[in-house]
Amino acid sequence: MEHLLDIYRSMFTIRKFEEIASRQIVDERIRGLLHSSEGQEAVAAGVCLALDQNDYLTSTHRGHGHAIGKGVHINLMMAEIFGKVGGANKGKGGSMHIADSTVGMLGANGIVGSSIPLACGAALKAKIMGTNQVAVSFFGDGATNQGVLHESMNLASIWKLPVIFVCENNLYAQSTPSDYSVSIENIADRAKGYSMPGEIVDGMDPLAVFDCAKNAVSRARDGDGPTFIEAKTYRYRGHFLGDNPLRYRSDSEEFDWKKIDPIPRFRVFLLEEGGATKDELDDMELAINENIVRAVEFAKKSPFPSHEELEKDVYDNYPKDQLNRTVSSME
Ligand SMILES: Cc1ncc(C[n+]2csc(CCOP(=O)(O)OP(=O)(O)O)c2C)c(N)n1
Repeated sequence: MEHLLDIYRSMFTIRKFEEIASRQIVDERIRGLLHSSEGQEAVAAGVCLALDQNDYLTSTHRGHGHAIGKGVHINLMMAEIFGKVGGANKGKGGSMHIADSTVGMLGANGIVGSSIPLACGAALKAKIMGTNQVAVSFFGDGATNQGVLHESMNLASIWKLPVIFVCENNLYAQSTPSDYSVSIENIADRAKGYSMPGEIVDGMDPLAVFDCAKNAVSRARDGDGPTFIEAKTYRYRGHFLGDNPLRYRSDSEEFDWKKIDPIPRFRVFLLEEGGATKDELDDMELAINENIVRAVEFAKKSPFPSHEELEKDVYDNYPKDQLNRTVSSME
C-alpha cells in the first residue's frame, strides 16, 4: 500500500510542480525555456521508485519529473529554474541542467542524446568499483536517432554494464512525428541489434512501468547487463512552453491521450482497489500543493548569482579578459 501511495505522490508532485512552474514563466518570474513533461509522469515515477537513492540517473531537457522522482528537493529545483543562488546548481544550470549528486541525479542535459553515454560512464564506474549501483538514462524518441545511442548500447552490451536505457516515446521530437523520423515501428526492437532485452511498456501505467524497471534493475544488479525500455507515452503540452502543439498534431489525438491520463486513473485505482480513502488522497494533494507554493516562495526570496559567481564552476579555463568583455556586453 505504501508503495502505491509513493507512486501517486511522485506523479502528483511532478504534475503540480510543472503546472505551478509554468505559471511562473507566464508571469515572467522565470526566463528561458521550460519543457513540461505533463502526461509522462508515470514513466518518471515508475522507473525512479525501482531505484535506490545511490543509483545513478541522467536526464534530458524534459527532466523535472526525473529529478523529482530521484529525490531532488523541490525548493532546490524551483530556485534553479528561477536562476537563483539557492538552486541545486546555484542558479547557473536552469531548468535543463538540474543536478544533485547527493541523490544520484547526475544531471538533466540540453544536448539531445547526451544523457546516454553519461549513464554508461556511471555504470562502468559502478562495475569497476563493485558497488552494485545501477545507472538509468532517460531520453526521447528523437534521441534514438543519434549515433551516440547506438555506440553506447554496443559498449554497454559487450561490457555488460549495469545500465538501463529508458526511451520515453512521446511520439514527437519537437514537431517531428516519430512515425516519420524513426525507421522502425517499435524502438525497443533496436535492442536486438545489441543483444539486450528490449521491453515495450505502457508509459501511462505507473505499475507496469515500475514492474518493468524493477526487472531491468535486478538484471543489471545480477551482472547480466543492460536493458532497453521503450515507454509509450504522450506530452500534453507543446515541446516547450510557448510552442502550440496543434500546429503539428490534432486535438482529437490529444483528447484520446488525456482520456488515459495516468494521474486521475491511478487515483481511481487507489480508491477502488488500493485501499486508499478519499480523505487520505485529498490531504496528500493539499500538502503537495502547499510544499510547491513554499518552493516558489523560497525561489523568489533567493538572490540571483553575482557576476563573480559566473567565473566559478562553469568557466574554469575561460580567459578572464574575454569573460569580462562578455559580461560587459550583456549589461
Ligand atoms: C544534439 C542536439 N540536436 C538538436 C537539439 C534541439 N532539440 C532540442 S529538444 C529536441 C527534440 C528532442 O526530441 P526527443 O528526443 O524525442 O525528446 P522530447 O522532447 O520528445 O522529450 C531537439 C531536436 C539539441 N538540443 N541537441
